[in-house]
Amino acid sequence: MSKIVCVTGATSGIGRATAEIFAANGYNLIITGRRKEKLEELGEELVNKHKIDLIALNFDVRSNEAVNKAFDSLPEGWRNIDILVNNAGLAVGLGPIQEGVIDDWERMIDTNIKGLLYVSRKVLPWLVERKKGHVFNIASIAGKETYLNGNVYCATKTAVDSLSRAMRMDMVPYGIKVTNVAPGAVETEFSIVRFKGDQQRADNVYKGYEPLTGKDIADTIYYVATMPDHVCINDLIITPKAQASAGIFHKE
Ligand code: NDP
Ligand code: 8X3
Repeated sequence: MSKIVCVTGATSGIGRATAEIFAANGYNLIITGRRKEKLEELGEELVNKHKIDLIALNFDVRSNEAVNKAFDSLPEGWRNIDILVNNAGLAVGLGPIQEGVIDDWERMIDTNIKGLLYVSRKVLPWLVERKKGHVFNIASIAGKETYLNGNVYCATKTAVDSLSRAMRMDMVPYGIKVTNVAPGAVETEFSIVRFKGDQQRADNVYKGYEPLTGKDIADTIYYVATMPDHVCINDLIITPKAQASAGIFHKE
């Protein structure tokens, strides 16, 4: 059987592009997301185009019960996940902490930290049992540097960064690799979600320079995942050429 890759948050952006590149290279896939229709459309497209086996799991990573139920529904053989891409995540809002919206904070903390933990708690024992595997945690440059008004989002991604380091320690006796991926500006649905549907504000984020695409990050993940078994790339900061740090862009 071909290798199995599980990508959380595959309905758009980095997750979708990651599912596409692994499918194009013959990997079988478990794709997840909340938007059922988008998830099923992607699944159908990848199966038809690449003749792979694929399972779409429709759940919200914020519910531990839903995470367990979804992964428990996997048929025989599908627990043999080789690569887990913990990608599902989001930013909601951008503003000073004293004006923060508690519900926005909870959405970010529950998705980016707790959701990643729920999925990891379910899947990592399966990797440990087989003494092999590779975990990719999609953190952010926001987890490396805190930027103005980024407060809680930055804190959640700093937590992901820290969890990647912790996971690497816990997984190393079992020959399981952990790669932390910290992208800068990638044009996806990220800013539309952050600005709650304000398309103009979202578009402004990517004006005046060439941002990364989901495919740029997916290609990097694929490259890292297909290196010789003894090589582990632990951490990657990937930015557009025009981005020097979390807040410094050269815009024309
Ligand atoms: P998108 O908004 O395009 O994609 C986010 C994905 O996460 C979607 O598939 C969405 O699916 C899924 N998701 C969000 N919340 C949940 C949830 N509660 N349960 C299940 N799935 C969920 O953004 P990106 O592709 O840019 O984001 C992917 C990851 O990359 C995130 O962790 C983000 O923080 C990180 N990142 C993004 C950067 C950027 O500049 N774009 C830079 C650095 C890191 P659905 O809505 O269907 O549930
Ligand atoms: C997404 C990149 O810099 O907008 O994590 O936070 S940033």
